[in-house]
Amino acid sequence: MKALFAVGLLLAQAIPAFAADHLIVQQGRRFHPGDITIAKGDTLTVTNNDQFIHQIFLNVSGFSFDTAEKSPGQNVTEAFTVAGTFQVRCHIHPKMLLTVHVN
Ligand SMILES: [Cu+2]
Repeated sequence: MKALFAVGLLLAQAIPAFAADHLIVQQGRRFHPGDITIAKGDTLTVTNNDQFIHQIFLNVSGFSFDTAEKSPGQNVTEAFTVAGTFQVRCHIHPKMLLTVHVN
């Protein structure tokens, strides 16, 4: 039982080593790029390059996040552990849309 737990821990730690990080910029009240395709387990790092606050949120069945509001120059990283196509938005600017395809 103890050995099984150890193997599980090793597997859990192995996943991030293969994950890629992709950079998204928030600028002019838009996401750049506004559409991205990534692999399951990858992360998105979203940088606020505007002069005002942004954040990101996603809320679908089985997968959601809702980050703190980020000041200019700050960034936030989220992992996408579920395959599918997702619409990431900013709750301060409802027209901001980032489409993420996770394979
Ligand atoms: Cu915003």
